[in-house]
Amino acid sequence: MTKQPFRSEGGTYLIRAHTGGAPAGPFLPGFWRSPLRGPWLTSVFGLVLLVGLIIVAVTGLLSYAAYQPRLPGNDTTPGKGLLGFYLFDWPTNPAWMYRITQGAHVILGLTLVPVLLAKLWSVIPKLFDWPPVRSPAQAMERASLVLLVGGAVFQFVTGILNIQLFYVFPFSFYPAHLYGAWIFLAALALHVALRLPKAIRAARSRSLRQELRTRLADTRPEPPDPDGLVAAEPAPPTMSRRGMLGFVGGGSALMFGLSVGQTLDGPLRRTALLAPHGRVYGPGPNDFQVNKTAAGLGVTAADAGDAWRLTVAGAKQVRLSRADLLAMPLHTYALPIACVEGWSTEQVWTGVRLADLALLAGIPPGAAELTARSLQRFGYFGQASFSVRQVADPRSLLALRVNGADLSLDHGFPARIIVPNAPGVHNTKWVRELAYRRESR
Ligand SMILES: Nc1nc2c(c(=O)[nH]1)N[C@H]1C(S)=C(S)[C@@H](COP(=O)(O)O)O[C@H]1N2
Ligand SMILES: [Mo]
Repeated sequence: MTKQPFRSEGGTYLIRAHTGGAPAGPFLPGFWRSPLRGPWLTSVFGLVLLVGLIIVAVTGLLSYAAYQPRLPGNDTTPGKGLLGFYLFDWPTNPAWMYRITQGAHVILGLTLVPVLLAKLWSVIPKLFDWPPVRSPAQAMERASLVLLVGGAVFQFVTGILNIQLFYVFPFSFYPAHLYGAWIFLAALALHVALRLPKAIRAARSRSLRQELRTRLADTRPEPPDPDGLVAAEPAPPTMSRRGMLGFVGGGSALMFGLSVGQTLDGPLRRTALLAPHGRVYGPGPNDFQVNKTAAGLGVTAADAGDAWRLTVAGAKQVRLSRADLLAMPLHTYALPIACVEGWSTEQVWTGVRLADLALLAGIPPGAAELTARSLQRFGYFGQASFSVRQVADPRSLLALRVNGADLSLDHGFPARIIVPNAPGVHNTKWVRELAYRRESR
């Protein structure tokens, strides 16, 4: 049967005169007409995405490990025991590793957005397969695709909103992004198991080099395929495959170019237009990215003034003024701040070793875990817990100065934590208490 235009007062409709009672429009085989769609193009996008997403997933799971979710207060994800089966004691060496892994996670994620969209575009006719269910096996596969596509879109959307400091979800980002990751990875594993051989065959069915030489005038549809990706009634091409690949690749290059600067110190940082920036951060040596300002978290100059005392607790308890701290042995290290949002920077910090302060609390640094608490009045991230290894590292500091100057209030004056290779969120600012305890294992 053929489709028949049907006029009514409302306008023109296609009536359900088509095979199998399929509804009209996108469910009709003739609706999707791009002559570029086909197994080759889909497999090229799919394989690029597969390699990229494996890196994004691994670096994402590493980021969860970097949070040391097993230490008190670092994570409140319910059921993490199961999802965190792979967790390990996060190292302090190399100090810049989280800078690389988290920078790669965020920047590669952004770079893959055009590829993800292109891949979804290339298979969109499959979304409208009719009839929707042909066999139990096919129904299962379609259900897994819902999780695959839904999971990918959910992960990209939540991740991108989070790095734009756009906390709009009605749920907490960390557990949601973590659960989403596992659901997506399970669906991806199934998809790869079912499709990888076919995808590799499809990718080999045409020569990439040849496609990159083929002009619009010589562009022909791929041969008809059993999966129905190739249009049944292809329209004349308006773009070559070379143009399509260039468009997607150019989009990715643009995303990369506009975000990579957030991990570079120096003037190139200003090229990171896709990272929230453009603020004034502070005077002279303190002029580098501020994540949360003092004002934003209810920290006043008076809180951080002469009356401020640091409580160091453990087997015994002491209270120290900033002058007391400055009178202790001070150490200086160049160490990064690497935020989960992907931006990072290296600065030169001066302060007292967390290990020396453990001794003051009466706990040997080789056995001391630590929870640092901020005097901030509201907001999250007011505390962080550290492992024995982190406390014992000689570069782990309660920093008092940065780049030779006192910390600015926004960078955590009077004192803040700096721990090598820790995620930025654990570099607690405006510390009021260091609570040491013997390792609980
Ligand atoms: N008390 C407190 N410390 C904090 C935060 C916070 O919200 N409160 N934010 C953290 C985050 S998320 C990062 S990335 C770093 C950023 O440090 P900076 O603002 O000095 O660059 O501070 C961390 N320290
Ligand atoms: Mo952060």
